[in-house]
Amino acid sequence: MNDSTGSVKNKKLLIWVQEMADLCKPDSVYWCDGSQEEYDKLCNDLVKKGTFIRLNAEKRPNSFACFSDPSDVARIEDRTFICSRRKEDAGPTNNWVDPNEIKSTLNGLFDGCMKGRTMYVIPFSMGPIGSEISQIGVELTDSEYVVVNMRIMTRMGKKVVDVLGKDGKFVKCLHSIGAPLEPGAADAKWPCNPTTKYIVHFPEERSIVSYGSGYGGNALLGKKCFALRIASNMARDEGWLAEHMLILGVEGPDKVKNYVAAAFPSACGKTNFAMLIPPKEMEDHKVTTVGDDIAWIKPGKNGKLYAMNPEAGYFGVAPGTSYKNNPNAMETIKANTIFTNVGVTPDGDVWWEGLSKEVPEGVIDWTGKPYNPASGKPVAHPNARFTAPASQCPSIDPEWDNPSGVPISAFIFGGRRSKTIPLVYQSVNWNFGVYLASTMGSETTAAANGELGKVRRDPFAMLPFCGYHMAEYFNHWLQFGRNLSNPPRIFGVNWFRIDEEGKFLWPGFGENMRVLKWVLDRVNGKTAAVEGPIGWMPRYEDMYWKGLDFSREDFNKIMSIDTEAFKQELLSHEELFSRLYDKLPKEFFFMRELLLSSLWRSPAKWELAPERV
Ligand code: TSX
Ligand code: MN
Repeated sequence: MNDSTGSVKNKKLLIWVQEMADLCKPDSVYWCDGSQEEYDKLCNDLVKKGTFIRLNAEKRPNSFACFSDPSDVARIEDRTFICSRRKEDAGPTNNWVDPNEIKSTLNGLFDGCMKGRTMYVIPFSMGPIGSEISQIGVELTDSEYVVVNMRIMTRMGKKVVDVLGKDGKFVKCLHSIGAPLEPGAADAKWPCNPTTKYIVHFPEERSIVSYGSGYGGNALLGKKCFALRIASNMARDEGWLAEHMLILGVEGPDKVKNYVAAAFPSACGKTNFAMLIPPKEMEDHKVTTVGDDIAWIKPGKNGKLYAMNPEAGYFGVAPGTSYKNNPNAMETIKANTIFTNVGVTPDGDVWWEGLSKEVPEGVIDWTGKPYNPASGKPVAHPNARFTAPASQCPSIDPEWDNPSGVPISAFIFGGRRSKTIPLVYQSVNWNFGVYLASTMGSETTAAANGELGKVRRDPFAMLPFCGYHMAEYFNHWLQFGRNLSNPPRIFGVNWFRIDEEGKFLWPGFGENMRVLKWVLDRVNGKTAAVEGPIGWMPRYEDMYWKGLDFSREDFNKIMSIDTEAFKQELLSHEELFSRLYDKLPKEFFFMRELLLSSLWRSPAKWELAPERV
């Protein structure tokens, strides 16, 4: 596909591409058709350049590893901007710059930034091509790495241009690594701009400009930038939800199928949960994967909510992924996968911390050098990633690319909390569910700057991804609930509570199926619950325990609520609320009071009843 063949009929697209080519001054412009041949050629080009290492054809067919520049390894939140016309529309939790001011900065940066390179035009669809719920974007980029990753992560190429037609709408996504090549100069293996990086969103224009980074969410603009930050603006305006949620399906022995959407902050094992394998004794339950990161959710005509995964692949964290923790992910990345910043073994396979006990002999670390065990540094970067097609996941749900989405029965919100928060509880109603999700927190796991174990609030796991005022987002959720006749029930979970010795109380992983079963039994009216101070909770006898040695005493421990600690928890909500005060829903203040009054009625330590004899 090429603009000179006249196959692109969308005038706005043609004009924009021409304007951006005039600005960026690439040597050539290439329109991506999304074919396998095109993908293979670009991967081969990346191998020739030294960016990609082709992995062992038997062990990892059609797969590649690459190492990024050490300065370009993660999303850069301090360089991420929401440039709405009014500062108060971005809110206090987003960086804001006046759109006109930043445009003049960006115009300077983009002038000639693609010299010596090719500008790739990537038409892509978030969601099944042609679906009512889907949205089209076009990313312009000077990075081949971005093109091949976008082919895995989105539906990309000619078919999207066809759907766009003469006057279809699309989100403009302009990206440059910010590293023009002088004639005859040698290229870096991972070119990027070492000093200047900008990830800029224009919510009113529904457009994105990214400069200086070639990594992940900074550069694959369909994901966090479009499907969350821009889409959250669309969702607010149009009455739907764009959420940082996994979607999974559960089919029980009665063949009833339920779908759940769940939000967790980072480092809680979201992808593991999305691909959960039930324990042996619950093999009559089957968990299927619709998505592992993003959900677009719309009300259906029947009053139910329908959720769709706008992505077509997984951009998952590699370290910690293993056959023990997540066999489905391991099977997904067996072939046709791009690995970024993992270790490479002498036999052309990949390795990372947590994959196996022993570090393989002769492994090359993510900096491209032979691993030195004495360095104390990891082989793989902690944010090392795999990019793999969703269709390769053994647990993929048969409806995963149904253009209408799947009906949602429950929302689950969880954080990493060593104390205070019980294993599972159900919100008494929608509004309290919104409150619990808004005040969700997670403990820091990185030992950096002595912050280990500090609770960070991450409302709906959306703090870095909401493209407008966070308190307006809470209001949108409350308003959304008012229009639902039979809303999904809302649950809080915590897999990470520890005992006095610092050991995890809950076995987690596949055993989380037992919690999931109670959640769905609640939704389907098949199990009881008791009213605790913060919501409905299962008694020991309400959960399925066959095959797991988990005592009533341990269960009571993991479900107990330390009243004083929870009052402190409520106090600490104030910290978040005071940041968002001007637009915070007034309901939140009353809900906090109501929780406080119910804690006042509780004993110092609220516990489930001991076994009756
Ligand atoms: O992903 C996790 N999940 C969800 C799985 C469906 N992890 C890994 C988190 C880091 C990304 C967990 N870690 C979970 C969990 O439920 N629980 C824990 C804590 C834990 C770790 C180890 C053990 C038990 C709990 N036990 C042994 O290793 C033997
Ligand atoms: Mn995510």
